Amino acid sequence: MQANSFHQKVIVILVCLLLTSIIIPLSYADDDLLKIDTSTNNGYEYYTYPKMTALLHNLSENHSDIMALSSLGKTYEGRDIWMVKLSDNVDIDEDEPGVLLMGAHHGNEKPSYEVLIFFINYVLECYSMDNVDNDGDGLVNEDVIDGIDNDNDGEIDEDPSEERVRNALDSTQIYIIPMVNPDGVAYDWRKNREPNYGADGTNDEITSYGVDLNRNYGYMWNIVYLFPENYFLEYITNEETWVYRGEEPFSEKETQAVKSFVETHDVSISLSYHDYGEFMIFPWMHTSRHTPHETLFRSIGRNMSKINKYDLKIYGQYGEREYLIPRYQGTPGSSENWLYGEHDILAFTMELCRHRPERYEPYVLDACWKHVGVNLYVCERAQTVEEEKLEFEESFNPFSKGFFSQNLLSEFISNYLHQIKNK
Ligand SMILES: [Ca+2]
Ligand SMILES: [Ca+2]
Ligand SMILES: [Ca+2]
Ligand SMILES: [Ca+2]
Ligand SMILES: [Zn+2]
Repeated sequence: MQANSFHQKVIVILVCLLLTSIIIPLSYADDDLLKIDTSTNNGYEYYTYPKMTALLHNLSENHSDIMALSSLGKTYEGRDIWMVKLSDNVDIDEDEPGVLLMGAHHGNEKPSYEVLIFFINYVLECYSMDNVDNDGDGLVNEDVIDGIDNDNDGEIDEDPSEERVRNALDSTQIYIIPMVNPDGVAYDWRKNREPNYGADGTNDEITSYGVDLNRNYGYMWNIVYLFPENYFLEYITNEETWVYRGEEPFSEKETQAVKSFVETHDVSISLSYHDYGEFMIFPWMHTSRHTPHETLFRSIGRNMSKINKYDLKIYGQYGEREYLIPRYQGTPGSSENWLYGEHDILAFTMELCRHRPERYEPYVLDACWKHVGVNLYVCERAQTVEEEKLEFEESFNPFSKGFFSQNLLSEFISNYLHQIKNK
């Protein structure tokens, strides 16, 4: 009886899914992958992995009261995945909200770690400072980093508040993984460097390298089989493409490192930096349906957008209508989808800059500066966000957790695949 009603449910869901699929035409438009613009190449020098490693050791020795450096594990090529914790009483796990900032899931997206190194430097410098009149106009902290010309002098954010930095560190546990994929950074290459051995690993010799780490997170892993075209199944299961998702969820050392960190720490908000496009997205990423926290996501997103002037992608590429198919580019294996889906963390993807590679120094520094403001803002918002999550949770949403659950779906798909195989 139970099995029957399970199958009926599955059939109803499947029919709905198929109808949705037929209604919506699709195109492959991962602008994360296309277009390299070298027109503004004037040679900004980004950190390298060795330089960053040396810097982080140096900083943590000189600021051991507020910065702790640890390794979350090693990559295939033996590089450490560094974790920087910034907080007062940094060696203790305090009862303060956690904010997780990540860069360089994709090794060829250099601004994504540069903004975080800049943030670490800036925060450490300001923490023990008195409030300073940075622009020498006689007023102190009259124009904080919020994207607005608070004092109306024609310059924006020219006299930030040192106190604000102190408050952020004193009330938040800030966790930063500047380079999730240091091997990729070393090769200026999107994926990691784990060798692949042909389809299903059957070859003796290496046939290609790497997994797209931002497709390797294990949330809604099997949904891609329902709408192969919409989720670009052909691409994400082909080891030679830039979006190869790996043989199984969390097959990679880097995603395992993030996973075990998140499972053992409390995090309320997370930003994962990428480039490019100057826009921000948030879950769901396997469906254009809203999460139960759409209101809260939008509220935080809009406030960040005031600071960085980036476009907050609210409806994805299909306008106001909602469908089961992907909200934006169909990436169920992204870190944000998993962070939110599995851990209720309000997680955003931040696409920095207008070009890749961005080499024009003023643009790089502009991104760094704006995101000091953005990062401080999320630290402030994290103070209340757990209460807001309860307050703003929208009641019934058939595609949120519970009804259309990951387990139900996974079970259905594995049964389905099993049947096909045994035919
Ligand atoms: Ca001033
Ligand atoms: Ca100041
Ligand atoms: Ca001003
Ligand atoms: Ca301002
Ligand atoms: Zn990326």
